[in-house]
Amino acid sequence: MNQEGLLEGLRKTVQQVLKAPYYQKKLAEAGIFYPADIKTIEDFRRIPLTQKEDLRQNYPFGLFAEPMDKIVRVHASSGTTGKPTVVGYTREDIKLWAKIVANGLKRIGVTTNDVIQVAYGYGLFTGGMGLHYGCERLGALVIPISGGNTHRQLMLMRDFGSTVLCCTPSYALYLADSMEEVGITKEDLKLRIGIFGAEPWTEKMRYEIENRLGIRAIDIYGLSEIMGPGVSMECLKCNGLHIDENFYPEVLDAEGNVLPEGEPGELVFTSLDKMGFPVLRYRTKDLTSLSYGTCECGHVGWTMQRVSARVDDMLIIRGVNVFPSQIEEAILSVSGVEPHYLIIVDRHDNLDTLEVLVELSADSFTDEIRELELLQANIEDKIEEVIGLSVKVRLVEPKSIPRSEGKAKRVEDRRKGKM
Ligand code: DLL
Repeated sequence: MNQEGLLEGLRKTVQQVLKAPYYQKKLAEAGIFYPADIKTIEDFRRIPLTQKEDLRQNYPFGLFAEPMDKIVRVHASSGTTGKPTVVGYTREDIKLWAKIVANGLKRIGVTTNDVIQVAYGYGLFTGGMGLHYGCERLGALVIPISGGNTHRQLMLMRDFGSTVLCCTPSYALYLADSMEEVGITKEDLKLRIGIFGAEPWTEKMRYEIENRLGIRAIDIYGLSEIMGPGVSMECLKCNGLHIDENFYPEVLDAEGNVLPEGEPGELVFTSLDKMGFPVLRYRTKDLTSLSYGTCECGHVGWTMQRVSARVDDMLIIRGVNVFPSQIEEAILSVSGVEPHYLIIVDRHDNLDTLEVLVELSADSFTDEIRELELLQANIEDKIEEVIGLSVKVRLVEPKSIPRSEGKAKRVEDRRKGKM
């Protein structure tokens, strides 16, 4: 999209959001009264950022930009506290979303011959229905199985000949674990591609999933406030996630300044063609960096690196900033353990403590205390090397850390109330 096309899209969204009195006031404070006030990208950058709190204050439907009789669907994302954030879609928005997801699927070679098992949750979460509509739009066969009921998932995956699996990466690993229990091997399945997202994951996890399920594992990103899954998605080159041209991305530093290409910071999105719930400069809280260019797959435009963490995921332990993804990388660099772990942060005598429960793999599960001690010390060293803090690792039995059918829970912060 050229600069004029982009500015036109930005003005369209300004016009649309100005229908909500809340935004009228907010934009007026920044000296923006009409779409025509946005003549350049610099003008656009004067627009104040939008955040989850703005949605909360207008709960549930206060920021919808079309009358309720034009809204055909709502989704909501549950935060850790308080009310969910609610988003609305017109019929056209739903069509656009389906097209965006279908384009992403096409780019990775999914066709009308594929059988797609959608194991993201169906409901207020955007994962299930977002993928579902995209798959139908493409013309593939969809199995709307939703999350959970793992043994049945595997049985149907084999019996229906599913070729594509859509779920969170942690659930994909759980499915791989469970295959042994039900006596299904990857050779019994026709799976060839997995479309995994909704939570951060790493290259090591990709490697593990690809090997255990015998598939290509593709990263898909999105958030309900912007649309849902499909805002960006990898192609088969896996050099970052291509952002759909309906969304204009920026990456900002902690003070809100726009960062140049390649520099990591907080991802911010503006929708360019969404009517029911348009958003201007929405802070995702996700950390990544951007680049603009042409990929060998044919995509021209913005590409983001995989989201390594969320701004608010960051733990401050004894004054040191620690991201769960750093601990995960360290754990996965050691063989003999599984990518299932739980980080427990606590406070004793005013001192933060960090303990990490790490699951042993079935092969390395042994009674040899000496061996286990060595493995434990090895993981402790690896984590300390990365985060610069001492840590206590506790090895636990295979399959003892609770699995999730949706987004995995990796951190338990027990310091609350002990501050
Ligand atoms: O998780 C939408 C989605 C569904 C994306 C299915 C991909 C697949 P929310 O529940 O609103 O929407 O959560 C959005 O999840 O801000 C990120 O922090 C995180 N997230 C989503 N995809 C990825 C990803 C859906 N591929 C929040 N990598 C976002 C890392 C992700 N984090």
